[in-house]
Amino acid sequence: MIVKHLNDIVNTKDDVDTSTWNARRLLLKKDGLGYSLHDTVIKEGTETLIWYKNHVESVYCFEGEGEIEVIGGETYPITPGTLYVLNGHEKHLLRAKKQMRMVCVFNPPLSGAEVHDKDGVYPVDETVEA
Ligand code: 9YT
Repeated sequence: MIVKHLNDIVNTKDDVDTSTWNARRLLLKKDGLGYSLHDTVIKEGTETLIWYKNHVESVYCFEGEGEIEVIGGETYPITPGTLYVLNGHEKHLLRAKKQMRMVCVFNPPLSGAEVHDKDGVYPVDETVEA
């Protein structure tokens, strides 16, 4: 059994801060669950280009307000209670009108230090757990 608190992650190496988001990575590949789970803050007034070419991500908003624009597709509002699932590797723009907090689940799991490259992509982690 694993029991953790957000406070165990804040200000550690699993607390990854960028100019547009701050991901507190509660569960990672090292936990051996087959997915990772993050409490992520999307900073107010920001727009992030994201393209999870190598991952499927489910995102559940529980605070704030914003929208997701699928490149070449629709724009969906995000409010507390909205769930979106990037099960088609959709390239998208994520915008926060008010600071948002999201629970993010990734499959395959992130190993920890990933940040988006210039195309919004996270690299694939090919390391094998010992
Ligand atoms: C919602 C989203 O994809 N935000 C970017 C950060 C990512 N969720 C992460 O690494 O936790």
